[in-house]
Amino acid sequence: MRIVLLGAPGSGKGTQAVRLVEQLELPHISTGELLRSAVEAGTELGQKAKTVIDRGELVSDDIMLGLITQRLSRDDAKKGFILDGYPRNITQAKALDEILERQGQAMVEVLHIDVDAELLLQRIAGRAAEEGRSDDAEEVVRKRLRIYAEQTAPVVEYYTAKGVLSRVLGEGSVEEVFQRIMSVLLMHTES
Ligand code: B4P
Repeated sequence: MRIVLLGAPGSGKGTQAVRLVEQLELPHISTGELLRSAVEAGTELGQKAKTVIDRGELVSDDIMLGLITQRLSRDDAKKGFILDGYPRNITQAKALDEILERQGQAMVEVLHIDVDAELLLQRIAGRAAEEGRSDDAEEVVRKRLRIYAEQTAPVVEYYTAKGVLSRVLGEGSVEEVFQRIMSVLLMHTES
């Protein structure tokens, strides 16, 4: 199963991906985590990415394409994956289509985790207090939400038009959201 999790910052993509990985035994591919690891390791890519992430902007499509192509070509991704944080714009969505077509695995199941904007701000404020992530400062988060509306929301429409997207309400407890996701996946594997 190839699952793509779409959602605004704070919608719970990363949180739900961890649960799905346990349940489905598929690799979790988080572009945010890949970038944060590169930043921590101090690689050239990490140094370039850090400034962009700290400003709340999107890392360039070229860098992301290299990163995701390399990750998806690893053996563990052949049986499927939970992709979290990619694609974030239409260029990335088309690039992903091409990578998967080349690998002969064109079909994806896209889950859009939908959460009200005020709740997103509250959740990220909570994470900022706990983890102190540099891109969780309030001004930066507002910018990330603006970029989401401008660049990532069209990706929701892109997959809706392809007929592969399901909307899942991302409000309520982590467990409630997880159960909603599992019901959608179960419905689709049965049909
Ligand atoms: P990400 O790491 O993807 O950050 P995110 O959008 O905040 O999502 P995350 O998965 O971490 O948070 P979640 O919603 O689970 O990206 C970081 C940056 O990297 C981007 O801004 C960008 O600069 C760069 N980047 C990444 N991918 C890129 C790409 N493809 N192209 C270009 N640039 C890219 O959780 C948020 C909080 O909510 C947590 O504290 C969690 O505990 C809480 N929460 C979750 N579910 C909850 C629930 N049901 N109830 C209460 N709290 C909940």
